[in-house]
Amino acid sequence: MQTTFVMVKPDGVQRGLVGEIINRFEQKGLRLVGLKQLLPSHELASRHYAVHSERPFYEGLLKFITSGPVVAMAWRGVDAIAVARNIIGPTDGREASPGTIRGDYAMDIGHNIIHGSDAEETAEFELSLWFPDGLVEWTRSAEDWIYE
Ligand code: DAT
Ligand code: MG
Repeated sequence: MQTTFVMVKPDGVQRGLVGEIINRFEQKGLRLVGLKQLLPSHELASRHYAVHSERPFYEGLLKFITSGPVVAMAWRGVDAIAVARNIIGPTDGREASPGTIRGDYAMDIGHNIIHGSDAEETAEFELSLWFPDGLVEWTRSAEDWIYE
């Protein structure tokens, strides 16, 4: 089992996509183990995107992520990091395939609706950053039907 950090960005919240997005992860079979809405501080956003601090789009990215509420989520399942990235689709919404969240809802590389961790170390870092009080431990009874 892996746990991954997923966040609906301000554009996804403003466009009313929160329910649709949660639905996709939940129906796929991932287990929701953390969920909250918050207006990210500049400090939180800059720590989250620290790896991009030298990139030309960094300041614009921070301005965007702090421009309105986001919905932070933690999803658990077998290979949850890669599974979530597949549900999300590639960074550029115009290149993302239909059926992915970005492919269905995004037309931009910056305003691309949603974030998902890209590796085990980043997932661990991002989960501790956004959910410092920990996650919700429970077992989804449907997992007996989701996994062999
Ligand atoms: P991803 O979100 O698919 O993991 P990333 O980690 O490479 O993509 O970049 C983080 C975010 O930064 C991305 O979701 C949107 C923004 N971004 C990336 N490349 C960009 C670019 N060339 N111009 C503007 N924003 C960009
Ligand atoms: Mg990334």
